[in-house]
Amino acid sequence: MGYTYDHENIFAKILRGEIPNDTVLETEHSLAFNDIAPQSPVHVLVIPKGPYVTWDHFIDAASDAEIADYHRAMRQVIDKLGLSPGEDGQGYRVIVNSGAAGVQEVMHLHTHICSGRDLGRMIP
Ligand code: D5M
Repeated sequence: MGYTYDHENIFAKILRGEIPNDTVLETEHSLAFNDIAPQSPVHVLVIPKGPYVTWDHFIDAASDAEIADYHRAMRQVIDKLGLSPGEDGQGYRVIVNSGAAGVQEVMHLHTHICSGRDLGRMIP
């Protein structure tokens, strides 16, 4: 299945510097910033810099370097914010909403990293 990337989506505008963001960290291929409407005390979004609509689009079309960078960027966020349970942090949840059933609102791949409260069970 092909994907059509909308270059006017809000995260594309953030990547072009057309609207501001509250950056947590930036890597060669990825950007992490605080969610504008946080659902938990920690709510960071990690996005690839490339034009990928969904996670499956990203895995199909991105380079191994971009895919590795993206996952390492998530790990760096967890490290920077001290969330890793293995390091006596409080733990976290990683969420990727994809497409209509996943209720994805911004059509540029993004991973939510949530923490700072008991997030409850989220398997619907
Ligand atoms: O989540 C899309 C997420 O994007 C949602 O949690 C709000 C967030 N959002 C929307 N606009 C912005 C800006 N400008 N900065 C930061 N965060 C933003 P989804 O998984 O698509 O439902």
